[in-house]
Amino acid sequence: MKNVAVVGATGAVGDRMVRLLEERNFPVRSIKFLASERSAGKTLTFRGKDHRIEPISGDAFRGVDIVLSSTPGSVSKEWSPIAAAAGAVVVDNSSAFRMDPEVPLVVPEVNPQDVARNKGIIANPNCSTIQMVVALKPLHDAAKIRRVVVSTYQSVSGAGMRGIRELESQAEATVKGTDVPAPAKFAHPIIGNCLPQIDDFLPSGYTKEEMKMVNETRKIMGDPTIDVCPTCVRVPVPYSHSESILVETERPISVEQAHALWRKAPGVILQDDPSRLEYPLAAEANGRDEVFVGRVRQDLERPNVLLFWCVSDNLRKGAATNAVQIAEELLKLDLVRS
Ligand code: NAP
Ligand code: 3JN
Repeated sequence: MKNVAVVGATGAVGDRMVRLLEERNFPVRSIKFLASERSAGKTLTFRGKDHRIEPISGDAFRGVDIVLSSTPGSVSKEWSPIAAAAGAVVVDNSSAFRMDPEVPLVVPEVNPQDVARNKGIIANPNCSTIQMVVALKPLHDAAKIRRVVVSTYQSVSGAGMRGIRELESQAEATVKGTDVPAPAKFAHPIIGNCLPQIDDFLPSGYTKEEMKMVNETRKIMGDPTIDVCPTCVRVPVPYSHSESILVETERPISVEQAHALWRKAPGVILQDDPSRLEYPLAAEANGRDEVFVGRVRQDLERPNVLLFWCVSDNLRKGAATNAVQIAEELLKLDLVRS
């Protein structure tokens, strides 16, 4: 049994973490919920019992064995090392430590072995990267991936509670025929739109979100030679991210071979029967923990190029489920103090 702290417990990801600890029957001896001063004093329920939310402080981590953190990067940067120094293993959802060579970046279906080299912090990857690498891993093992071209269709919940509320308020105004409230979280109205910008632009013309997909994919797959060409787009969908993926491999893979690989891949569900209009859908992936793949096609000219559609719940497998799976991996390997 472990003493657990959920940091950022009032957020979109934090909420899922709490529910997943309950659903997966995580061996919790004690639990505490931390967030900002804004939430201090409110309560959250865990296994039928109310717990007061505390503001983060150095003292709050005393005696805590496992920290699941989903706060903005600046908050993680300050507090995750403090929690680790207090003896906990921290699974951190932000980008603050992902590219630190000393910090493992883990997706349990791809590189579970990397948890063993943690020095107190393990980074949880970006949601768009997680679902893509779960789908790519069996193809890479079978035929070595050279290049990936990916376009994302990311739900507003990727931008947290404020993203969800912004779509809701703009949708409500549209239905009522009143003025659509001005955008705040997103650069433009999200209702009726697709925004080809997620996170800030870099001088290269790519966004930070796009570069996360490039760099994190190489680190998780342990292969710096994989080329990733991303375009990240925000769409007016509440939950689950969708991705159109083109993958070029060294050796050809047929559609049938890809189906067979995905049927036995951990964490993947194949939904690919066009005759029954069956393919992955964001609304159906919502609330699920798997990565769904379908619409599998070979390139019309090149036998070593496959195209497919990939969908997953960004708040669960893209964040909270992956983090709890990492914590479970730590317990399996007895890497957390008791
Ligand atoms: P969110 O809904 O905005 O929640 C943010 C959480 O952080 C809230 O609990 C908030 O507490 C807390 N927080 C903010 N400032 C704080 C401070 N100064 N001190 C202590 N706690 C503070 O965001 P989210 O979608 O859950 O995402 C949280 C993080 O997870 C992101 O920054 C990102 O790094 C990562 N992530 C998100 C996704 C996704 O799909 N959404 C996927 C992967 C990773 P209050 O309620 O008290 O303000
Ligand atoms: O926008 C999305 O769909 C996913 C966003 C994730 C996110 C949001 C704010 C800060 C991240 C992340 O996980 O990379 C971060 C961050 O930690 O940089």
